[in-house]
Amino acid sequence: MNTRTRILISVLVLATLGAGTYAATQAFFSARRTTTENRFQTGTLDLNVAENGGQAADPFVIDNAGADGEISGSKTWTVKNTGSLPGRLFLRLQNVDNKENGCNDPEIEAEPDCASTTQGELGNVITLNVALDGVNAVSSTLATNQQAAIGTAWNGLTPIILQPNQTVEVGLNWAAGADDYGNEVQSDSVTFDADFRLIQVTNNGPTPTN
Ligand SMILES: [Ca+2]
Ligand SMILES: [Ca+2]
Repeated sequence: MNTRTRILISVLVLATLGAGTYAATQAFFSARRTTTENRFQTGTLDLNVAENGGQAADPFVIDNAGADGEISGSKTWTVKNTGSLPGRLFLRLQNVDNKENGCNDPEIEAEPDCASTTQGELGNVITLNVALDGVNAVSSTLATNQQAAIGTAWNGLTPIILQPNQTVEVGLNWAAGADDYGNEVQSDSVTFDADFRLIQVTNNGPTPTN
């Protein structure tokens, strides 16, 4: 390699280094600071439903209906948001089950097709009211085909938002007057579940419904 060639190579190497340096100095302004102990933790949404007296909610059993000429009763729960996030409270009825439970002669007289069905009529004559802090808010009969009515009416209420640790008294009271039914409900029964849900309140999420 002659002197001229070595100089030319040195110039090329320098030019290459220079290009590399140039590229390196084109970086944009930036600043960096590292924070520690970042933590993303999901909040909690939980619900406690306690029958007044502190017991867990019992199933509904309406039996011996009509023994005193009138059907009525009530239950009240304290519903509490035991999580760390606000939630919207929903209530709906599920598993509404009207049973015939056999047909005696007086029932057949009042309900000729009694023996051909298994679905009783007791729920048809009972009106259920749901009260919030003692004030009736929604109501429906307990007819099987009306199972969705309470939940649908609930959707139309002003949203019931429970903040963490907040409680609301939810009462169910039911009644059928002595003149509201006859022998067609002899031995009939109705059972149902009250399904409470607490759904997280979000700014942009879809509006939950029952
Ligand atoms: Ca019956
Ligand atoms: Ca019946």
